[in-house]
Amino acid sequence: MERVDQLLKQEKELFEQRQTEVLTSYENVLKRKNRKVRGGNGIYERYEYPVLTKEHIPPFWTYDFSYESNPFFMERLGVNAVFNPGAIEFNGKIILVARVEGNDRKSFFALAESENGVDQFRFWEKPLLLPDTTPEEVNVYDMRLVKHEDGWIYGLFCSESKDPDAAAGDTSSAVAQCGIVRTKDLKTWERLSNLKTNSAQQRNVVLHPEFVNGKYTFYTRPQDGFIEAGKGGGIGWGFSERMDPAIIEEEKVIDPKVYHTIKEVKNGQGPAPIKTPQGWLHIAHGVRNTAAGLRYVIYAFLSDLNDPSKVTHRPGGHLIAPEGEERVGDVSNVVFCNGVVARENGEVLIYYASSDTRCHVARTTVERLVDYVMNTPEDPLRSHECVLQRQALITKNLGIGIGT
Ligand code: M1P
Repeated sequence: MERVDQLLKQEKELFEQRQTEVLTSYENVLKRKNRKVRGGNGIYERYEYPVLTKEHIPPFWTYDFSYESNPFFMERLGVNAVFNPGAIEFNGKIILVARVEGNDRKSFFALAESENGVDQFRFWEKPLLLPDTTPEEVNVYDMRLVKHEDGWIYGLFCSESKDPDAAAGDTSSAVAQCGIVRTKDLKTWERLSNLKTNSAQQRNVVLHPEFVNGKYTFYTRPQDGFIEAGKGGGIGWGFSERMDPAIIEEEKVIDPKVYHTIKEVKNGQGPAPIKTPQGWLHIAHGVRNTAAGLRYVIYAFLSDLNDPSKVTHRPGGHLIAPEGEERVGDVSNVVFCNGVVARENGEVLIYYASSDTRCHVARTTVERLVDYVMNTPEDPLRSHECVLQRQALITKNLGIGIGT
């Protein structure tokens, strides 16, 4: 009997020890201060640590804390990744609505907040439970938050279902559509009907923050298949009279995919564009194919203040490409952005995820981004012209005494 008691005591001690270790490492991650990485390209600064990772998930979301039902203190509902957050400044705090992916591969949304937007993000008590209005929906992800001039904060996200037309035995084909929720306080969320368009699939749909010609205006990404953009490729644009139901009769592509560029296979609008005196500043992602699979980078462009569908400046190449540890993860060689915060003091916090695994921040200003989009040369699309472009820069520098 004594021996049994002793074993039980040891087991209990182990349970408590594990619990303390898990809680301590969680609190250490949350307390961690972040530092700007020195150097960089002058356009933005990266930060040393990712701002949100699976280590930021409260342990009481993943562990059963009862000794009786979980004597080994095992994770019962693990989290695989935290990525692709929507972002908003709300009551002076930075809120991220992250895509949290369970070990079971299903994603859901969870809000995390930070005072300064670069570190110490803490998840709210519970993940967001969306109203369950769409029984065929299996997965949700990548919310774009938009403070619209109609007074609502909208969240547009991808609502994914199994393809009802998939052949027998095809357990992969899916259909992507745009789900819509809205809120005033980030606590109570109303679900609206999914966006209707004439395209077979939609992903990366974003609401423009202002009415255009009195209508709700959307950036879309019409696509033929779940992965392939096909002939629908490019960032589209369309109007709807109302938000519920939101119906776009006609889409026109305003930023097409282009051969032998960073957006050769497909592209998509990132967060809602930022309004600047010089035009609407867009952050987007472009995808190309490589022998190692798809490569996702982030790029930027500027569009006309009065007609946001008219792109006025297209700096060539990427704004952010995966670097270092960013290059490795569940879906390697990916950076993706669907959240940005432009603060009143001109500061811009670009939230981007790497390799479908973790979230980072890059810090810059509206002034620097506008300079970047307006003064970075466009991609001339051919190596010959690219050399001429670079030679012009070199010649200019030699002319002011820089170089050999
Ligand atoms: O895996 C990379 C990204 O793939 C999709 O983006 P897109 O629709 O442009 O192909 C999305 O599923 C995104 O969440 C993911 O990060």
